[in-house]
Amino acid sequence: MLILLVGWLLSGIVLWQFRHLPPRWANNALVVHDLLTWVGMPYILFHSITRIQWMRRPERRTIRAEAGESAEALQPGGYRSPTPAQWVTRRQFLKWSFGVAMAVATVPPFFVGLARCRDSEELPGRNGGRHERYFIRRQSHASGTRAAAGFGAGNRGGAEGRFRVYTVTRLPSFDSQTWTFTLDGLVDRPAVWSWERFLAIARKVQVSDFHCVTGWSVYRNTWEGIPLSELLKLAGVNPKAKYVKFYSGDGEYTDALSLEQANMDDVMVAILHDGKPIHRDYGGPARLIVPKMYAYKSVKWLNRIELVDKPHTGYWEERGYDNDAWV
Ligand SMILES: Nc1nc2c(c(=O)[nH]1)N[C@H]1C(S)=C(S)[C@@H](COP(=O)(O)O)O[C@H]1N2
Ligand SMILES: [Mo]
Repeated sequence: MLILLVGWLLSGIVLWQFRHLPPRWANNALVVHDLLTWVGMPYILFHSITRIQWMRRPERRTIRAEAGESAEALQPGGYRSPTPAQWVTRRQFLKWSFGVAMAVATVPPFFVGLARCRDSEELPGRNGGRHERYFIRRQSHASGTRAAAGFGAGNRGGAEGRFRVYTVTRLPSFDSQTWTFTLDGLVDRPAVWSWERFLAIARKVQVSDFHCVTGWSVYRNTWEGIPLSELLKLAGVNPKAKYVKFYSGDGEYTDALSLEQANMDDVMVAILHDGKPIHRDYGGPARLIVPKMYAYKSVKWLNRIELVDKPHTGYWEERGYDNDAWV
């Protein structure tokens, strides 16, 4: 119990005071903090419930003496402790079933979740199925990003760290035959691209860090995609437009930037990460990247951009996050 509390406290302090500590500490602190939560919470619950008063009453802990048993072996009230053969009482059986159920319900999911946060390098092809193959085939010759990502002679290259899979809906899946990307609202030339046509738009490469506001980061990501400013130029922004609203293909998640923020040169609609198609779990085939802001701005499964004249409150902003998510 003490180890749990101290671990929680220390990792919590690192997460809270991350600005005063080396940037990479937060990642590790978050893993420790999460582990202690996943294992510690059920343990504390188990501990509390199995120790509540009714379970501790002596007649529940002990067994009534049989006739003729010597008085010294007895506790006041005529009870004695169970003999080894009587260890598995109903109370203990319930207690341990409860404990095992708690452990089964919490420990494996934690490790399954952690294992899903693989290096992005290993991603394509894993449990993406049909979706994956469609999109990969059409992207694989379009990219020169592997060199930019630092892969090469004796060099592992690529990003440092792991993405956690975040989604507020079930993971959506798409098909390159039916997937479209829409740019509309207050623009002179609204457009809808098919996947094939979307790939024909000129792309750029950038290397940037990715920070989630909950404390984890992935460093040195090499993204290849279309700078948002280029897309906006293509569409011709109407002078009445003040904000850019982003829609996810999950049908639920949205976010927005001011027009000025949207024109920052590293804001990008990315389709490749470290030279490989972005896996569906991580927002593929196309996701927004806003390196200077926390990643809740980086809408996954991006499939529509709308130019609007009024501010829009995004999914997490509606739940209390800042509209301006500057890192
Ligand atoms: N559609 C959609 N986009 C999203 C989210 C989401 O839940 N749904 N989560 C956001 C948050 S809070 C983060 S930190 C990043 C996480 O990206 P990842 O799941 O690729 O690690 O995606 C952002 N974009
Ligand atoms: Mo996040």
